[in-house]
Amino acid sequence: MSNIEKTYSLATERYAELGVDADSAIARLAEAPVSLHCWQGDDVGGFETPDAVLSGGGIQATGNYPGKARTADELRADLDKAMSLIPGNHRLNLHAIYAETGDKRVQRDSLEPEHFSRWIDWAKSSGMGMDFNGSFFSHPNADSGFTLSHADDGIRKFWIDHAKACRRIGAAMGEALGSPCVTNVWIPDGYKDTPVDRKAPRRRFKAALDDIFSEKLDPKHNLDAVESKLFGIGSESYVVGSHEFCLGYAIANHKLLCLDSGHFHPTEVISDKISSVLTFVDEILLHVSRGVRWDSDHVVTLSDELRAIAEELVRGDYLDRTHIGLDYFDASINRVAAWTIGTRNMLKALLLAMLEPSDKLREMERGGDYTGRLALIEELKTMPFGAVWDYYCERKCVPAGAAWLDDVRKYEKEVLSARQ
Ligand code: RNT
Ligand code: ZN
Repeated sequence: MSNIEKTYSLATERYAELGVDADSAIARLAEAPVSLHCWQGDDVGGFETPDAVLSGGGIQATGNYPGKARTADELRADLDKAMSLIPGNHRLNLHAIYAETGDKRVQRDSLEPEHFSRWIDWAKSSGMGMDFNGSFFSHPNADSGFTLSHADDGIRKFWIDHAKACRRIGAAMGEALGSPCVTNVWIPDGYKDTPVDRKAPRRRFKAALDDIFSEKLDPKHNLDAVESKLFGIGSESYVVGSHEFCLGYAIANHKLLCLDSGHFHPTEVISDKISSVLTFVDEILLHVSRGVRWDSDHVVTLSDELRAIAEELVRGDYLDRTHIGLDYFDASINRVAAWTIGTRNMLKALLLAMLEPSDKLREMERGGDYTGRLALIEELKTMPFGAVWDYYCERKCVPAGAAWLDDVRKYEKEVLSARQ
């Protein structure tokens, strides 16, 4: 027996004393896919032009750590590396700007599934599902700060057609991979300073969404999500797709709501929103991120809020109705490590939640024993969770503990450092 097996076996006994079955917790964890966001690998650049840069749209990657992916092949290789260090089978979350159009320049309103065939083939070869996003930023038609709510009919139509193309691409991905693709709509639209007319852009955005979703697609292949935001760089005073707007739209039109953990007031948390939203919408998409003071998209750490999100999903039995995606982009550290750290943390948070004696805690709460509830929650924090996590990693043939970092360093030396 290895040390990891020995400590696991002791840990299962400790959990059993609390009525928790560690074996079934890890079996459950293996069924929870996390959608890895491709855009951590190249600072949200995409491959539309050889030197595409992120411009506008209120999202900004900062840092200049060497070695970012310059081509789709490099990005896939980096994702392969990260996924080899993350236990379990996961998904890929792709943006439209990652299309592979060869020598041809294809406008975003004319994208077709074929421009993503290499991504789809790659996902298929490792049994992965895919999720998709329209890219309503880094484009001259987004320079004014408005896209789907733009007052100009021509510009608005361009973005509507982009969104329609993206849904068809999402459906093709879902059909090819045998797992529904969540196609997300996030637009940066808003004003830096206080607007006079808050109403007209929202009316136009609603009409645009109605038009986009008018084509019926099989939910077995494609699911639609709308993502809200509180403010962004350059949209500090007004965001068209606010939380109320997107929640209202999702409820009224049977769409998924995307909750991004960086898109609310700093003291407002999405963990508290999940059970409310899922009372009124069928399914949600999460963009798990970490805001530091603002929507700064830092790498996800095992924070109290990350744990609270996972606890809500597990306690509420919401995993079947929740699509967990990540959304951060740190360009100041090794990007493969950024994926690995954030995804492993998401999984750790889920495992911690699955190792909780929820029934016992609920019983205490119902009986008014708040003393016992607090005492047990605090004692759970020092249970031998790490032994279960390490064992899970070993079972899934990925490095336990910090050993994955050696792999990343080697990859950096051999592959990333050769990129200029
Ligand atoms: C921006 C949104 C959006 C993007 C990605 C790249 O604030 O969170 O989801 O981060 O689509
Ligand atoms: Zn997001």
